[in-house]
Amino acid sequence: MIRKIGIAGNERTAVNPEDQNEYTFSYTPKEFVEGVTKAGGLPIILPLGQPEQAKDYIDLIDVLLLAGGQDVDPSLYDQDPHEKLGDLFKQRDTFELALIQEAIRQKKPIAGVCRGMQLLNVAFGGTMIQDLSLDPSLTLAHVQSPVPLTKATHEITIEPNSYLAEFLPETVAVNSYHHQAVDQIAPPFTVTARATDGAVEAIEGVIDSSCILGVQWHPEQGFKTNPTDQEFFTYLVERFN
Ligand SMILES: [Mn+2]
Repeated sequence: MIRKIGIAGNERTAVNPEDQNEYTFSYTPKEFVEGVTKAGGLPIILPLGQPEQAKDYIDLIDVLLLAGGQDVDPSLYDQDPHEKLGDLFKQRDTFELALIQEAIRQKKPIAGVCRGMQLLNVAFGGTMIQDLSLDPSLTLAHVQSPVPLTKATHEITIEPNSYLAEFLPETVAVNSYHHQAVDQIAPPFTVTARATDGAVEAIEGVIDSSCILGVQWHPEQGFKTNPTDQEFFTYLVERFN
């Protein structure tokens, strides 16, 4: 049976230049759809909805995939907003937290990319560095703009005996597009990848019977040029259970 990967969607409002009307779109970056499809899975975008819908959405899927996007609301880890905090989307935080709880209740695995990893950490009691400038030891260019995200720019080191070690070499180059970093790790998780400046680049754990893997880089952007990033999707579709 084809495995169904449920990708939690985002929303964006934009003015259509042709009619000047404002439209709000439910979406996920197409690269998530392509990465899952190329790995042989069936991508299903879960539009941002109400927490009460989480059960019905999780019923539909085999793996929950949390995508990138806005910063996680710092009130969820008991901090006031720092001036360098980025955009927030409280409704998305709330809905995705409900999806996480429901996936665990249904013993389904959860993967998170960038914001997705950060939200998983916060969901179980971890905290964030609200902007990398707040930690002077984090000296790498973790926001690699304007370098294209298809290009891997910094190395990470993977812990042995981790999910990542099942499909990645001990050191591998990844892309980087994050202005925050995980600070305190939530108790259920361990750090399974770090950048050379010490930034947390992956967390993993098992909660009840749900396997959880979060990565700070963007395999959905890298997979077109980096075979190791396609392996991320292949792992989710074929083996992450
Ligand atoms: Mn990075």
